[in-house]
Amino acid sequence: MLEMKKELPEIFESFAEARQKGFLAMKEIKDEGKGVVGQFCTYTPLEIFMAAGLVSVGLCSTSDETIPEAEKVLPGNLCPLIKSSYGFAITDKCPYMYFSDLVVGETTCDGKVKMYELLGQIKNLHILELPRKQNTEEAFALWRAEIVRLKERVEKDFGVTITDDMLKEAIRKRNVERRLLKEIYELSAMTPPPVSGLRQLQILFGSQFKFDWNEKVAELQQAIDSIKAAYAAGERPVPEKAPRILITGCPMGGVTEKVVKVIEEAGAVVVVYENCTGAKQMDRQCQEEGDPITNIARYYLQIGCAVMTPDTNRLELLDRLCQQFKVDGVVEMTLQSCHPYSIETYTIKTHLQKKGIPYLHLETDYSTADIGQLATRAGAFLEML
Ligand code: BJ8
Repeated sequence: MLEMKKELPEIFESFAEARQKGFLAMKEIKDEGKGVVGQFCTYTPLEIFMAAGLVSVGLCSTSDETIPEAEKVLPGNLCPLIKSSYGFAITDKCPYMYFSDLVVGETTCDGKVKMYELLGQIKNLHILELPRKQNTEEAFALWRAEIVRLKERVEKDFGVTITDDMLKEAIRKRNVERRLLKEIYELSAMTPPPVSGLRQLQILFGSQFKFDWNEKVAELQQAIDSIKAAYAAGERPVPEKAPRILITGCPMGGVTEKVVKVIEEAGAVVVVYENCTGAKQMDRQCQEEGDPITNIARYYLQIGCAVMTPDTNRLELLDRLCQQFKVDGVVEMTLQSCHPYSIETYTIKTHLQKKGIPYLHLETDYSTADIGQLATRAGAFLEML
């Protein structure tokens, strides 16, 4: 028990600091001569890079540090994720962007698509053409062809050959990661959950900045074992009666942790994230038997994001998580000027209303100026539950 108390905080810190610490790891990776690919979106099939022996890293920035520089080029009323990501690219302030030999963008929202045009002037860029439909033969054929085109681009740029067996092994490994991450967030289906929503978010977000697959898998397993052992030993970091909140909406991490903090400081607990930092990425497994390119294309095309029309997969996942995690309310966080998610708030709100699940929409950006206002709105919402 005592030993556990020492261990668990260390594990939590290791994930909370992973993005920052990963800068050094990335430098070592480059010094060893390994290739690095940066990407922005959950639709990007990481198996292709893994199969090629490359290291991949998420480039979506989560702070407002470089937004003033970005706004010299981009309009002010653009999503902060796009502005800050571009800002980090032009200022060379993000080591991950700096070290990326290839950057992969996608045709998701219009803001990102147009930003990529500018990014392509300073970085080696590949754009994946993502269809907006998920269930037509034409959409699948286009997307499968795009996966092949990405594979060929990687082979050409890095001078490698990617075989089916390599892809199958990468699918298997990514499935292991997904399974472990899912196991971690599913622990919070218990009442009370064994970790706060902030801790859960830090593990989910931080795990993407651990670049050694074996180490990452071992650390995730250790986190699961330690959390379970602490719970079995009676540790209850969350009160039994804390209202249980599901978070949906735009991706989270970095400064947007503020939304989780105001919810939890008001006495509730975030039990599950439906967004790209959480279940959206890890809920399903990619099929391992059969043609790997087809399996990869099928798996990724079914991600339920607001850029799809209609976005029924998001509603299906949302419903399942609300039930499984016995949620008392849903909070949707959208980033300012994010059209896909902010327009879809109406669909989400009315869908949840029909099921009698209370819903709150919070719009925010990458500053800390609105924390007081967020706290007031979250507090009022939680009082109603
Ligand atoms: S799969 S959520 S990572 S697109 S917040 S940049 S949509 S204006 S991030 Fe996303 Fe892929 Fe979807 Fe996930 Fe545009 Fe909205 Fe900004 Fe966004």
